[in-house]
Amino acid sequence: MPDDEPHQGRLIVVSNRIPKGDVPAGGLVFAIHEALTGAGGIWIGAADPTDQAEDGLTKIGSGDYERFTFSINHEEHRGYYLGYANSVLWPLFHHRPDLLEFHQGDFDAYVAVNRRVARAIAEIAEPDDLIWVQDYHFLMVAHELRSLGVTNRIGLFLHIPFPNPNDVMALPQVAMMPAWMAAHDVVGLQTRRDVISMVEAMRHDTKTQVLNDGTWIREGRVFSILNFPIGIDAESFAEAARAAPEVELQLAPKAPLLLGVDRLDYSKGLVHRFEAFDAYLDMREQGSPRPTFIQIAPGSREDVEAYRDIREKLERTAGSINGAHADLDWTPIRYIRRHVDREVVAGLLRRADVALVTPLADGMNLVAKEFIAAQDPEDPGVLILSHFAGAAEQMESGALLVNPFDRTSFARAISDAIHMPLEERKERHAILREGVFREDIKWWTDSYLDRLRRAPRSFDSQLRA
Ligand code: GDG
Repeated sequence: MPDDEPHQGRLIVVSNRIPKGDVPAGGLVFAIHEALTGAGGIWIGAADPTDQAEDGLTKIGSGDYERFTFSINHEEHRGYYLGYANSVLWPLFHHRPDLLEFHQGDFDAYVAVNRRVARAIAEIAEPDDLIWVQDYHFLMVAHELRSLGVTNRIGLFLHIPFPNPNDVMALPQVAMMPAWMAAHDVVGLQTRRDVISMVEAMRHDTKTQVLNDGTWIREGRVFSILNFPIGIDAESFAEAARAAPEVELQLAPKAPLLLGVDRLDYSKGLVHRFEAFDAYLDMREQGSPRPTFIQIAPGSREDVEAYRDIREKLERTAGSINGAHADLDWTPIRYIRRHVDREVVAGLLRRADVALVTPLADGMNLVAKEFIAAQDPEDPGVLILSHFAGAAEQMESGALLVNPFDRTSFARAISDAIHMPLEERKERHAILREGVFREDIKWWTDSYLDRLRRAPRSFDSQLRA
């Protein structure tokens, strides 16, 4: 019989990344830490790769909740993480099927790791535990758990966009996707647009049907596809920004400060951003204060070729723009490739006159929200936001929305942002601030978990049909 009692058990979260020591403030890992601190439970993540992988879990810490790692070997790390997750799923889900590098061996490693994780969870899960799977590294875990007979409520949250129906066809495992998704009780996505894309993809599956209440059914299992836009810990970010140490930037008096903060990734649109800034420099009035654009872009996934390529391209672009516009006392673009301390980032986000958050595809983009939380409401800066960022669904009324592919309009938006009168800046900021503080990280965790806790439990016998 279906059991509609809201759940009372522990929370078990699985994410690829897990802090081995202190939890860094901010970002996804901080969100999970917050959720578990309130609820208690278990956090499972990947250990550093070793020569030999073993089944089971290793305890790496306990306090308000327990932390465990599962093991992977070097080859699995290459296949599961660098390969299938970051050279197939990541590019495809960010609308770049041209960058997809599929190797059967990588998928085999992905399957092996997903199975190992599922077996480990099945061993420790008690009947009332709630299982919350994070992101594209573990799309098959719930399906594996179901085939092991696990009937617990299982949720997935996908932090990245969901591909449109054409792109999804490029996934060699597209036929398996509906079964993977239907093994969850709640599939959480960032935006309404992502929900529409996944619903479109599910419609192609003849075994999946939509029910009257908007839930879905596949082979007797009922599940929901819903959007839960992730937020930040706005209070603590605002506090960090207020308390940030003063950094000597050596800017000319009245020089506008533009800022970008992104992991170095082709999805973040950094080359387009640099080129739009270049176009702005070309159109700017002679004699007006010379702007400085600081781009912080710490490297990531450097073992993947597409990441090395984007880095080289970005460095060339920055070099040539600076070559064309710089003067003895002015460097228009300051491109910083190393990781910068969070307090310093928070301080810069407070100080910036304009934030450039202009990805070509992005699940949400937390920097847009951090900028709003960090700014002084009495003299706020302006957010330039790409309509491809998930954040645009919540922030379109206060930000200047741009299409990063339209260089001229983008350059004009930079000009509008730099010259925007104080009254309009305050008005726009107040709208955004209210949303960022209301729909914060706690709101996200509570609304997702509340939905998952109330999910009707599907029947065991039909799961294995
Ligand atoms: C995924 C999705 C979604 C960046 N450089 C430095 C630094 N950062 C911090 C930022 C921000 C975080 O990293 C990046 O978050 P994003 O949301 O922009 O992007 P992803 O890492 O791609 O995250 C994304 C997110 O998951 C959550 O669901 O929003 O769409 O892709 O907090 O401030 N922090 C420090 N130094 C740096 O150099 N301290």
